[in-house]
Amino acid sequence: LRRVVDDVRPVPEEKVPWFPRQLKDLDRCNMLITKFDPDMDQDHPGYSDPEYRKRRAFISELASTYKQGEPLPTVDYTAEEVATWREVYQQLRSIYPGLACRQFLDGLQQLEKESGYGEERIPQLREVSAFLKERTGFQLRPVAGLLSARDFLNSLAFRVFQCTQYIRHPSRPMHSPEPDCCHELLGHIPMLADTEFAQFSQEIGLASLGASDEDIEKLSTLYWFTVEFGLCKQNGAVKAYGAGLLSSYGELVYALSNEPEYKPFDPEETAMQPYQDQTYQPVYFVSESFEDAKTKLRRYSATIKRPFAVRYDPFTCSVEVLDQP
Ligand code: NLE
Ligand code: FE2
Repeated sequence: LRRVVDDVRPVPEEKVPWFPRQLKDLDRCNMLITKFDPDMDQDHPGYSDPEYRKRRAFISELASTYKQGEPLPTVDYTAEEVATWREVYQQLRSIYPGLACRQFLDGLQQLEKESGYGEERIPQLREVSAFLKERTGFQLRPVAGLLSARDFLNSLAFRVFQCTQYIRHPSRPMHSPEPDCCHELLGHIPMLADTEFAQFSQEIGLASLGASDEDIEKLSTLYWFTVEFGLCKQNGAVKAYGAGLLSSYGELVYALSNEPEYKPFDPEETAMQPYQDQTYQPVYFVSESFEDAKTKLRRYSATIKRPFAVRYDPFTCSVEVLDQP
């Protein structure tokens, strides 16, 4: 989940915002947005729960001190945290078959078979990252909270997905306005196990490197209405592929009811649609198929103008910058 912020890091002689060129540069892609912070936001369900806040601080610290290449931190989840996970998992699992897209269901099934997914325990980032690396070359990196759009998108260029590791407050299991491990593990990971989805996520990432603030804003709005809240038609029915839907029982049911407005997915128009992140979306964009969303988004990303081109070198996991004629 990523929102638009001003985060240009001025480089004196160039007008292009700084961007990571190699994996270890991602240690600098850690600008957090303090938006739904349990320490600052009085509406956060954890605001008046000192135990929860202490726990969040502890888990966030693991992420803030993390350096690229280190083994991913493991969290010894408490019985209460596992109970929250169980509730979220059970509720969602019961409605996925009718409401989630095929790619998601396939990914989840593999994770259940091969990577210890189930209601009994919260999967560790380390094992999930190893699973993804084998499937699609994606790897995970811990993040302390909500990341700036630029840093989040830039990481995707390296097939790195930044994941929160704390869990939502037990009083609100069915919807959280901010990302947490339920959102990452249930919403995003099954989709990232899909080869084409992984490819297309990286392309959005590459398009974001050194992009203007305006383009980052458009890209992150598109990301919001597709990767986070996208719907697509499959075998004549509308299904969810957006992670923000697939990790929220409340919003998944709502999005596929008669209540919200549907608009056909068209990148130019979708990129201009204002959105809010406190509660359910009033409007969702439906693409003709999962493939259609990918093709259109790809085409859109390719139109973003920059005074240079980038090429990803998978052998060195680095980005080559090429001057355009
Ligand atoms: N609303 C989602 C959930 O409850 O899991 C999280 C969305 C983060 C963009
Ligand atoms: Fe997300």
